[in-house]
Amino acid sequence: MFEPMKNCITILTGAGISAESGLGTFRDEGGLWAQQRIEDVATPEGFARNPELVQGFYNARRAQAVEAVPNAAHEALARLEAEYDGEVLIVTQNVDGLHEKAGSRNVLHMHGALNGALCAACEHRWEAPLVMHVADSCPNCAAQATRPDIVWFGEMPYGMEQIDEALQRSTLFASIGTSGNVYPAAGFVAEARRLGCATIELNLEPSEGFSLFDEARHGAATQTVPAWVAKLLKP
Ligand code: BV8
Repeated sequence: MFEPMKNCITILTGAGISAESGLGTFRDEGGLWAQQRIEDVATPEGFARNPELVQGFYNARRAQAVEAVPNAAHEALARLEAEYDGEVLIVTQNVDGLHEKAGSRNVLHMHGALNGALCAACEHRWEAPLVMHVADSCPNCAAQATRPDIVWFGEMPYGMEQIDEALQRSTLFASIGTSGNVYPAAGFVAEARRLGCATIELNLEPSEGFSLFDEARHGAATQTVPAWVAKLLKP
């Protein structure tokens, strides 16, 4: 029996959705990129140059993320996934686990995750210990080539084909808490428009891609996201 295609909503999230959970954003005043140079801590070259500095940067963020609590915006998206009569895919640029802590299941970490470890020698992946050391050896091949399973600048984000397929079957694309600076994520709204999706931005302030959205709701995510979800779920 032919199943009519259910509605699909693809939601891109960025650091702004976790700001009210106490996790720093990147480009806001005093953000992470004001404290560390991207080149030093979020590129393969930076890791090769000073692996201790990079492991230390991610150990600090991992410790913070483990303690962080999801906020009303994460919880609203988990409710949307549970109650919406269709598919809801969260594509997150964030490496914290707050969407999952809030109960979301259909989450794609396109930039990796702090709770993931990767062996640069054999590409084995495992759950990262709270603290990673340069001297750690891979549980699979024993090489001392372990790194956080994070997508750095110049590296291919995860799940690009899956994201493309989701956009092709989506009727709505929402972008939440992202400045629209980092590609290819910042290019998703243009692709969504080309595919005929309705597009909405929920952000503290207009993002770089603001003009590409059909609709925008500016304000704190813990205010704008629950209101938006309530409207979507209204019978
Ligand atoms: C790649 C992991 C190629 C690290 C990150 C064109 C096309 C393709 C690539 C490029 C291109 N032009 C340039 C590039 C290269 C580069 C890039 O985009 N550079 C930028 C800086 C110009 N892109 C890449 O290198 C990507 N890889 O292209 O590979 C390739 C091709 C083939 C084969 C191999 C390789 C990889 C990019 C991924 C880098 N890794 N993260 C880590 O997290 O430590 S990116 C990093 O930025 C984070 O993931 C972060 O999530 C992401 C985006 O930042 P935002 O989430 O938007 O955070 P930001 O602080 O900027 O903004 C926060 C927003 O929230 C603000 O707007 C603020 O107003 C709002 N806000 C604040 N508080 C609240 C709020 N909103 C609501 N409520 C609040 N309370």
